[in-house]
Amino acid sequence: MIRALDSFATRLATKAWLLALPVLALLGMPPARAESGWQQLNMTRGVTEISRKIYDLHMTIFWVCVAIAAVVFGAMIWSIVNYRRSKGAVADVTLVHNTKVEVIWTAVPVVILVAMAVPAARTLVEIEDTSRTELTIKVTGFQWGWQYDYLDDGVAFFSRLDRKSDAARELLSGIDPSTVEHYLLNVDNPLVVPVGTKVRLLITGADVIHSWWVPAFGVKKDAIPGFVNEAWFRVDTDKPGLYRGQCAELCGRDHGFMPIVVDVRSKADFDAWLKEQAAQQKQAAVPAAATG
Ligand SMILES: [Cu+2]
Repeated sequence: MIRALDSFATRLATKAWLLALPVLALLGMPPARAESGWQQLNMTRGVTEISRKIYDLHMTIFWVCVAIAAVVFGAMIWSIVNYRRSKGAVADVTLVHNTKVEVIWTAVPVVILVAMAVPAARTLVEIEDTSRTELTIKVTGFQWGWQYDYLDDGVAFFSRLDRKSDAARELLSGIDPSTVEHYLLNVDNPLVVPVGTKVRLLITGADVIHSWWVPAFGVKKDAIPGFVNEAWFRVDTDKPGLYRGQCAELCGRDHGFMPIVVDVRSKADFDAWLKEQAAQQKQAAVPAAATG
């Protein structure tokens, strides 16, 4: 029985890497299949330079971790299989308080950590660099939605869960959520931004702490009452479209019902939209000012 277990353990140790191969192959798939299949388990590569840098950093660190795990577990399994008592192995006592070994196993992790910290710090500095922005939008999180203020243009609006999702989510609504398009991920008024423009967000909270998170932009920033946090993104010029996100800070009862939708348009489309919004809002303000 023991001999059978022995040979099973030996076979398992020599074949374990064969089992790991398909998983590793899937994780390292080319970016062309980024948003489908197994790749959905991974981060998105996104549509901004920063999001890709974050993704590349994540993959680099991931492979470093895989290599470390392979070396550590490989040595462990190999030792357990080959140097077990049933094979007549005797414990080695020379490794205890061996200065040379202790220096090596302290220095090697330090070198690895410093090597990982350099690219991580470089990307972090870029994420925080909000200089030379071309458009500033104030984002205010509230229970349960987002307010967007285009500070230089006098345009402001609320963005809430779209009516269809809102109706379907009601208890005993009788509406099948699977029939609602983008259920709980759609809003009435999306945030509209232009492509190829460095957009700075000033993020704050009106009541409790929320968090503005759009994975495709590599942006996730807390919206804290009394604080103004900064974030920025620049969407690739060839990637206009709708991008979705959610509140990422547990903020209360309807935390799961305050999605984010960003409508990224060409610069010309965006300018036209902004002008139209500014004109509409100015007109809407006139009667109020006249009667007030
Ligand atoms: Cu929230």
